[in-house]
Amino acid sequence: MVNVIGLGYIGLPTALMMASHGVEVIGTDYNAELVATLNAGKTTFKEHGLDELFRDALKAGVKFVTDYQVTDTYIVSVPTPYDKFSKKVDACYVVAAVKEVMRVCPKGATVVIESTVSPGTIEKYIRPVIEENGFTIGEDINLVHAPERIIPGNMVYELLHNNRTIGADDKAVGEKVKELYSSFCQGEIVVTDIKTAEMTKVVENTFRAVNIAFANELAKICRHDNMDVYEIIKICNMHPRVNILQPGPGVGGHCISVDPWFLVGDYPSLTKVINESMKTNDGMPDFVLNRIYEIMKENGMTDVKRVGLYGLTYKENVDDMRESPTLQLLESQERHLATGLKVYDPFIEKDVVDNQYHDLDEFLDSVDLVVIMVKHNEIKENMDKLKGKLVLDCHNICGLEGVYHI
Ligand code: SAJ
Repeated sequence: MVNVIGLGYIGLPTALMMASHGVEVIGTDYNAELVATLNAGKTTFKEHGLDELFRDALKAGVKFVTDYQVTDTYIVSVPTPYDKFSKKVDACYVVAAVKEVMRVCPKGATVVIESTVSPGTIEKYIRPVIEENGFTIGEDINLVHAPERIIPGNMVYELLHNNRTIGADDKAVGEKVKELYSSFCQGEIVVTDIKTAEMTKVVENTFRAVNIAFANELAKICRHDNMDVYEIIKICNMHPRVNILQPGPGVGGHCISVDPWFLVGDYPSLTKVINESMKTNDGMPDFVLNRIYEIMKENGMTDVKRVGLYGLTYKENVDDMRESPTLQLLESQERHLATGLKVYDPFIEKDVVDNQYHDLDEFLDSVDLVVIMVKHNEIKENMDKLKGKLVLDCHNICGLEGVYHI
């Protein structure tokens, strides 16, 4: 039986996927409310294909509890934030989870860490926890790192199809865990050592962050000298060895905007490109705010209350607001003491910020300048409703005459 620890954005789909592929799974989360919601037959976040997967897993017998189970395999999938001051990974949740596992696990158990961690974290923080409990790693407990790679918005498909990495001290242990993941994963699964697995995951997200920062920097150059960044990126990407990502109003989520900092925190003198890239991405909400003021001035607008931000989530078609550029922009607005921007997001039903709307038409009626912060399908399908408004399109999805860009 597999005990999946942490039933959030990664743990839940992983538990459901394994269960629906014939693995006996019990999911554990210390949040009793979340466990109660799952036991009431409801998923806890919106994700394409998740409800169907949930139904299959329930039929297959998946269970959700708050306590840790006595079993032979644990998959730890809890958040790993970064310390805002040192930029280093904050492994406190992983450490706490492994401590709990140690209380109940029998000798011979395998502990798989799925959470993203910086290279060396398992050596420095996790091994000591296991050893302090009197276990010898490799003899009494097998320790493995199997970082996830799935993208919110397409998690279910990517869980099935992505290639994966498994890091283990002992190849045979890695192969055993590979067999477990092969119950559902159709991609290639590479077995390597733990530190390599830690590094590859962080590097993948850093690569994307740096590439997005490059696109954002190009957008700033093009804005400065009145060039069309989208046309330029499109043409450059026709080169067989160029693949530039898209500029945007900022980089959010719990991955791309977090993981590269781990490297900056651990190797400050060796990460100049990464550090500058992260600062560039983090500066984008402010850049958008300045664009808003510029456009207001150009059009004789004086009242910031007639400006509306479309989208609160960190990206399109998800309900996750962690590190969202819109929230960053709102914070920045408060620093400028010019509060009053209106906000709407079809995925956010609760009131989370001031001046938030829950109906697209009411939101649009209340503003003259609409800032497209997130390219949800809803706005793409309702472009005609933007006619007659000023529009700052941060994602180049609009295609209407006279639209402003970042
Ligand atoms: N973004 C841009 N321009 C782009 C692409 C994205 O500004 O061209 C922005 C998005 O709007 C968003 C942020 O970047 O605010 C991050 O979104 P994303 O779709 O790039 O990635 P995440 O954070 O949802 O998921 C990433 C993925 N990593 C890579 O693609 C290398 C995913 O595969 C990982 O599993 C996930 O991080 C994770 O959990 O680590």
